[in-house]
Amino acid sequence: MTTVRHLSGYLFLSALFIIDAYCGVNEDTAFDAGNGVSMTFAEAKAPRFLLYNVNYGEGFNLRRDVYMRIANLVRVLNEEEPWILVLPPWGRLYHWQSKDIKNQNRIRWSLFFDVYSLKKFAPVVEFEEFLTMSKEPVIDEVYYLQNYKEGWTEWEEKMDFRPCNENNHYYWKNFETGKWDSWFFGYEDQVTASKFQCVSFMGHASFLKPFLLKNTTARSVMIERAETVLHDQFGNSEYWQARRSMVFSTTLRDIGNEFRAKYLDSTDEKDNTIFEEDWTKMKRKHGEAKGGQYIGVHLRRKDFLRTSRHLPSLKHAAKQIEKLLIKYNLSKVFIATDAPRDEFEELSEYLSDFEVLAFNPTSEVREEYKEGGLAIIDQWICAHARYFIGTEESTFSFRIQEEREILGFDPEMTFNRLCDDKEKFDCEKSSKWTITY
Ligand SMILES: Nc1nc2c(ncn2[C@@H]2O[C@H](COP(=O)(O)OP(=O)(O)OP(=O)(O)O)[C@@H](O)[C@H]2O)c(=O)[nH]1
Ligand SMILES: [Mg+2]
Repeated sequence: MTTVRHLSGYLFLSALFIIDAYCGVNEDTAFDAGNGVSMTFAEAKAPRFLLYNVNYGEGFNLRRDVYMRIANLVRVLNEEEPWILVLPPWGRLYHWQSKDIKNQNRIRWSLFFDVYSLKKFAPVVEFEEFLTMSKEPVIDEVYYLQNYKEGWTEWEEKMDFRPCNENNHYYWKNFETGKWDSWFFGYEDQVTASKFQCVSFMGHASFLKPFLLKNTTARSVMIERAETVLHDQFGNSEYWQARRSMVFSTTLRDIGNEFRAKYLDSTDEKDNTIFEEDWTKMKRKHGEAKGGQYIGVHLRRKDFLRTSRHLPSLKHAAKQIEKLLIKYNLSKVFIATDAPRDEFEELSEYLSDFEVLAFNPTSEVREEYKEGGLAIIDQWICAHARYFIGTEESTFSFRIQEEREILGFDPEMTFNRLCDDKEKFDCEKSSKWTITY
């Protein structure tokens, strides 16, 4: 039995290889995967690469959800033959507009996530590694998912090659080279694609499996607009394994933990929130985690002021927070928000009897970890609060709720949302998407 540790070119010389979570750790290999399950392939087969991209307008936290759908697809593909998921570099996100933070482009996943933990769920490599492994910086085939133009009467899984519904799909044919150019995560000056095809699609992630196995032999395939595919199963054990594998990078967790210890008197030992480095071994029961002596609030503002149905005014948000602080006999509240400074100060003034905290990064931390990293630090601190309350329909809030499920909080202390002014104090709670193992 041979364990593949190095990928060079597209060639695998071993006659047999194994994907095993617990074989030697090597940061360079995609095959630390398997979640403890060994997968053995009868024949040597060069691995194929699955790339994906998400619609420009989608935010950081929905993109994290799309990753889970595609990671699951790669897992089921690996039941048949070796496939590696290429992690799409982060960048050019609609919300990441801070002028003082440069180069929010070509960001590796390792800045935000612990890639070794990801590999315990599915074989993954960073885009740059994929480029190094490729003989040429060419993606063989791009499939651009789109709706059925004629609409549909009954939902059924189907896909069909179709002309593109829209012309502004960000791919254009270069008539000199015969290849397709695009933004390619900020690598537009290096990378091209050989083939581009629009596909009308309706279905779950695994519905792509037979197509990828039988209808194309391309070495590298990119799924564009991957948010079109649905989760194979929302909320089942596979879903949660994918979610649990998305462990934040150690550095970001450390920054969050330092803040908790320094300003919130919150440590894992005191709060029963000790985090296992190996997520496959972490199985908490509801109510085991106690959390720090503070309330965590995610207050989404900015574009939600226009688009959200149930956003409270700052004054009404403060009233709800005050009530909770009194109810749980706490004096500190941690606010995660995208609100501008003056809005945060207004909110703090309404809560002047209490200690209102926010994470204020140094310019070095801002520069290094960028808006994605700052979002994660805020999420991590909220995830450790005694009680959490978020903003209705914000995926940013959902990701915090999931993190708290992983840590083992009582769902009553997690699935809460701020009510709008008309709803007063008694509105419908967030749906409880509890963890399963
Ligand atoms: N640091 C920080 N950033 C935030 C906070 N809330 C929102 N943001 C920023 O705004 C973005 C939120 O966008 P999404 O990830 O799409 O989440 P959402 O807009 O709340 O939810 P959906 O529109 O439903 O997807 C994040 O990526 C952050 O950059 C917060 O509390 N702290
Ligand atoms: Mg959004």
